[in-house]
Amino acid sequence: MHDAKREKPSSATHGFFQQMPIVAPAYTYRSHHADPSPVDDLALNRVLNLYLPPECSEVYTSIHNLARRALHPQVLQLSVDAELHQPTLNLLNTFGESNRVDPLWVSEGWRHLKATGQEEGLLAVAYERHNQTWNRRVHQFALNHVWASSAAMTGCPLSMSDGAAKLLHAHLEDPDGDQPGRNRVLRESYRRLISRHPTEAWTSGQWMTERRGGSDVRGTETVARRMTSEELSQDTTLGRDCDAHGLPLGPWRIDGFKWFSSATDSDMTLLLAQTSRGLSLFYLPTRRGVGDQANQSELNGIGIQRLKNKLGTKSLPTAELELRGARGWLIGEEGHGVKEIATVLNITRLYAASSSVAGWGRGLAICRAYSQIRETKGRLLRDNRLHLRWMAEETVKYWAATQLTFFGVALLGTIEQDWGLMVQNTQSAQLIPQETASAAALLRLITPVIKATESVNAVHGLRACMECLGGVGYCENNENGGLLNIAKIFRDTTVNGIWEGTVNVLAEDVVRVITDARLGQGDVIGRVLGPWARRLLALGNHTLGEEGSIIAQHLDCLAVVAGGTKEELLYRGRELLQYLEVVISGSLLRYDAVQDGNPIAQEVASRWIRRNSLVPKPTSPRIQGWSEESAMDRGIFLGSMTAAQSARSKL
Ligand code: MFK
Repeated sequence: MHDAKREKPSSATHGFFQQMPIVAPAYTYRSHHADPSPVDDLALNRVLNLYLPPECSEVYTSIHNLARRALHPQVLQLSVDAELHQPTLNLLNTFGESNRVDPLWVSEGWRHLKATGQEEGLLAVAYERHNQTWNRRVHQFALNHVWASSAAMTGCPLSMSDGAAKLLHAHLEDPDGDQPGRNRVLRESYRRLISRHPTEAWTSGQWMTERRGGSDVRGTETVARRMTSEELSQDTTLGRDCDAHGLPLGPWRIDGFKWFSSATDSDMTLLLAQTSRGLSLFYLPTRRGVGDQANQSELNGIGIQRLKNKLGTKSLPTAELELRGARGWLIGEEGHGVKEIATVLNITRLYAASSSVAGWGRGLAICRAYSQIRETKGRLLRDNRLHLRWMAEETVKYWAATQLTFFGVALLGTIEQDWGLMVQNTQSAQLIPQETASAAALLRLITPVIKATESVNAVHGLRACMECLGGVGYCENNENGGLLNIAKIFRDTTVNGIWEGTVNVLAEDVVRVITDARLGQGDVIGRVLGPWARRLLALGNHTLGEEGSIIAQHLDCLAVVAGGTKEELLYRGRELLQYLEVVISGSLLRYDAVQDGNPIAQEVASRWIRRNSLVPKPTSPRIQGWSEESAMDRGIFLGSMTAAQSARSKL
């Protein structure tokens, strides 16, 4: 019996204090034959074993080291500094004149973490082409996986810089044509984007969003025109014809307003602007020289109107920008801006998914550590069956997300390298199409699927991780280096399902791919995804045979849905995403599980496939066809049956 009289009451300094959980590094390098440490992120371990050859010890060692650096108190403190000391705007100088030199001030933490990411080669490793015997993209995204949650969103400029580097690399052989000097500028920018040296490394923006054109960039109101010779010579006279590093500024004048521009402290940017021939892509440095004042520079016709007050990514400067006489270079064909910037978009989509999954992984690592030390009802959470059941289900979802995301990453790396040199000697040889066109078509199809599903799944997953810590999970725990601040990771991660507009934008992109006559001869589902999935289903003998049938059933349903008219496909876009997720993630989990017969991997695959089975959705007999269904949608969402009836009449 508890003797309250005898016990000394708790106080600010006396009584029970929860000990701090010890969060283990996400990855520990062991010789290839040893089992992973139980505290590792096993999902990450599985994908590294799948896509990387056993002998690339330098790759594994770099991931091992960065996983530890990410948890170092100094790094964690920089991350808290960046979160607490958010970017500020100082629009006027001492004497009240417009501050064109340094209106945007960012924190020490932001600057240091950005530099650390550059030094650690988070971008560079993908472009160090002398490394040919392993998948450089898998290496790169594994580094991002262990680092991102400590990096205070510096992964955002990193991702846009990677997209910019990939785009510029594709244009390094373009002749200058009527833009003399452009090639030299693009080469120097590319060199800086992929540099590991923070003193010279550049980051890039991706300025696409405007007040009218967010998810539909056709609404872009920013305008670009060639400058007249008088304007060019006037700028030369004023000493405003070079960027901050003495390179020539482009001959296009750009005016307009960008509504949502992240990483406003970047050194360069890519942006869309209308020309007489339509939406076009421009490169511009964000700073230009100032007359003959050596080492003086100012913004290149860019005015920052205000910073966005966002739910998350608060350490990241995101601004509304007015462009007035900014000078830039046209990239690619005039009027083909969307096609050009799609290269950047596809890269940042993979990063968005990868960083979401990385945050989810960190959240679960905290939950694992917490469950080892938190006691309720006389037992540790790790011995509480209900708790274990719940957390196991969360971990199953996370495994699927990691497999799907890294499959996209591995496809990207394969297309950029040589299958024979870096896939053949790995466990993924039967997973990754050897034929480049098939790998490219598969990647084009699944990139929007990966971003749409994992950006959203990770938010749900992180919410569960917050719940796992109870009230502590709901707090902004900036103490102890913010190590237990799952709430911050949750807030930051919500951006990824939003920055393109709704997930519908990605569903529409899937429809764009399915209806593109150039991909899979116009039948990417039937001629690329289907054969790929069925080849995998034929593997593994009878291991996970029932799960294989569930996948095959969904492949059949997918073929039916994909066979609809474009109008119906657009209506069912989100269902398409669901079917694609079940087929692809289910196939990957099953393939991984049959590689080594690992019992946990098999159970994860079985549970995920069974839990995500989309039994074909019988529409109710009252509704005839999808257009009737759509009319009812309106009634359900907008409330009035008349809305549904009037809609029915319109469809
Ligand atoms: C932690 C990491 C986080 C990552 C941070 C990233 C921060 C990013 C900051 C921002 O940029 S926020 C603003 C982002 N805004 C968008 O992403 C715009 C969203 N809108 C879209 O995605 C539009 O749907 C899209 C611009 C892609 C398409 O617009 P359109 O006008 O409908 O394009 P259209 O006419 O269908 O396609 C034009 C061409 O592009 C076609 O080529 P063809 O003429 O040869 O047929 C398309 O095939 C091609 N295309 C479109 N999307 C493509 C693509 N090609 C390859 N890949 C794609 N994804």
